[in-house]
Amino acid sequence: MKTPKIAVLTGAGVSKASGIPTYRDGADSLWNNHHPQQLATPETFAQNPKLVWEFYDWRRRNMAQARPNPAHKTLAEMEAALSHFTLVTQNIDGLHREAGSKNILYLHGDIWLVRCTECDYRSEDRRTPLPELPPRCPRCNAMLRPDIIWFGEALNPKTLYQAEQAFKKADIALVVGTSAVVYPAAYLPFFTIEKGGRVIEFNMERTALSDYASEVILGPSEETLPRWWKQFRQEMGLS
Ligand code: BJW
Ligand code: ZN
Repeated sequence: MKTPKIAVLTGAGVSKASGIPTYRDGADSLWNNHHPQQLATPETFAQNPKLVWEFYDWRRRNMAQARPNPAHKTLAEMEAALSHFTLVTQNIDGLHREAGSKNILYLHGDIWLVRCTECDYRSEDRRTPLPELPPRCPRCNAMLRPDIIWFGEALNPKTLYQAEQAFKKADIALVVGTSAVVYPAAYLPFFTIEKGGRVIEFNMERTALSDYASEVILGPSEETLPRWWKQFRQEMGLS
């Protein structure tokens, strides 16, 4: 049997069971009384780069200790089993990679990469904690910044284009652990809806997307996604 084309969008909820706080979970997501949404902006970085770097240094330490959970592992299994499968993530933590996913479209960047604010230097840096905050460019000595996308910044156009194509072609879009309020990520499932495909949402609660989804599976994705995949595999006759 021909298997359907699947595109997946993941958000912070997928990594919550791995010990990484989400962005919009009230007090749980605060860092030293700051909202992550206030710190993840170019304006705050311009005003107070040390504060923003302290926040990211703390998150890097937290993320370095985190391990993939069954939801990440299921998505890696799906990629290996299906011929048309695209994983698009808003997460910067690298846990999909660690779980074994190979082709990942990082919409909001990668916390393990740094780039220069002045020249085109860009590099992986996995040291935790970083020895100096803010870190400096080894080429021109200007400040480095995390290679991630803050509010008001443009996403990488090639990455966004590839993500859009995947959702336009998909027969089934799985939307996992995202509040679906941050654009342009949040409009991706609508491409699948427009072409008549199905959108299946996995979340603890209903979101901005739920009314448009074909199916909403409530519960922790580290449990619901492996269960859904097991059933889907059986229905499709996949081993
Ligand atoms: C579970 C669970 C479990 C818990 N199992 N579920 C259109 C309309 C309005 C505004 C805009 C628009 N278009 C653009 C904008 C502006 C803005 C935006 O969207 N604002 C909205 C908030 C209104 N967008 C931008 O600024 C973007 N840039 C842009 O559009 O540029 C335009 C431009 C073009 C050309 C030139 C210049 C500019 C950029 C957005 C970048 C987002 N960056 C961040 C920070 C990344 C770095 C970092 O981590 O520090 O990305 S913000 C933050 O939100 C992060 C996340 O990836 C993103 C999404 O959050 P996510 O993943 O959905 O997390 P939560 O916490 O919101 O939700 C978690 C969910 O999990 C919840 O639903 C829980 O229930 C659930 N959950 N446990 C399953 N176990
Ligand atoms: Zn530089």
